[in-house]
Amino acid sequence: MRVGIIGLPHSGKTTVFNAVAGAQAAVGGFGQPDEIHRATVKVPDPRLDALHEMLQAKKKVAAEIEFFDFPPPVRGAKDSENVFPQLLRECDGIVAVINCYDPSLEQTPLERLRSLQGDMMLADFIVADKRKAKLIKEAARGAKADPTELAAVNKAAELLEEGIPLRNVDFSERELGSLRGFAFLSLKPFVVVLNTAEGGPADARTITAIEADPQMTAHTAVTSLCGKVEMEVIGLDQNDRAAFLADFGIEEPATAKLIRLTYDLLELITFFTGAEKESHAWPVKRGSTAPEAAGHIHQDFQRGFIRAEVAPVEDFIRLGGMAPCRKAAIARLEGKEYVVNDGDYILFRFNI
Ligand SMILES: Nc1nc2c(ncn2[C@@H]2O[C@H](COP(=O)(O)OP(=O)(O)OP(=O)(O)O)[C@@H](O)[C@H]2O)c(=O)[nH]1
Ligand SMILES: [Mg+2]
Repeated sequence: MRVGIIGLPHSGKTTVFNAVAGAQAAVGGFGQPDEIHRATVKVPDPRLDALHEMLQAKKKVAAEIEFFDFPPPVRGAKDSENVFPQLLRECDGIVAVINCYDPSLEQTPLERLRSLQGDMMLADFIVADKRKAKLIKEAARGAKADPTELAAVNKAAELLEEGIPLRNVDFSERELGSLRGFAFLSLKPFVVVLNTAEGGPADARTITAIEADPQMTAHTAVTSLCGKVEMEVIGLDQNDRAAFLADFGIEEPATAKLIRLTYDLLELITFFTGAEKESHAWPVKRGSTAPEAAGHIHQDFQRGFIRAEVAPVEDFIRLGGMAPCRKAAIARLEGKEYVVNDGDYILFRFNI
């Protein structure tokens, strides 16, 4: 899963990226227009830590998300659809960083968020409009057109013109099927990060205004953090980190919350496997079946799937393994149709 960090110039994108990824990319507006930073980020999960501890496993493998730090949108780009790099279209979700630390900025945070949303919707509109023109031209030449696609693209273009992000729209499965290939930015799950000054949370009015914005109704979340403090935190070793956070009255790094929020918004849930060799947290799309989950471990596991033995990971940890879970009648045998729950510990039975 890939997440792209975007924002207006100097909003703190690279700072937030460094904090999330424990990376050390140069901050301070040295970002070259074509420079993109990339990092794989472990999703913090206390359940994995506890499982690891209980199993005394040799290796711990966390669920991961890939984060990208993009340069600011290129205003005055020749094609408005290229205001954002192509790679952003290949991301599964978008995190927008809004500068709330610099009081000298003229526009309000909401206005700046709207400007960014406007850039994304314009880029999407141009993609939809170009496709629409092409489909109409092809139809005029007598080519057999797919009526669903034209209708869906038309609808998308109209909504975008009205300033409605596509993620706000209840498209049918068929429409979504037609639209998916265009990788519309405004259709992707969207997290807004209010990047605040040191020692102060974002002011409540700003948060309320952004949450109440009609463009922020579906598949969106708002959170706030101080990128600068968070970046310093991540640079410290474990012991100093706790003391540093306590000084700021923070319980856990805000980046941990941001990563989990993003994970949720991507509709990912976690199942666990593991024994002495390794404890493992696996991300799967919500609604995945047991064989699909097995397929994340190995293609053969999916093909040869027979059954899954499942127990809530908390019980697995508390009782000390699958055998006691069986005894306590907590372990269940599930078949091909079983839909995986967040927090399942799973033993797969397969035949290969
Ligand atoms: N006081 C304060 N300064 C910050 C914060 N976040 C970022 N900055 C400063 O703002 C400047 C720009 O930060 P970057 O993280 O490079 O911003 P950016 O959005 O990546 O910038 P570009 O990629 O050039 O658009 C740096 O000098 C940072 O130290 C913050 O939370 N508080
Ligand atoms: Mg940057």
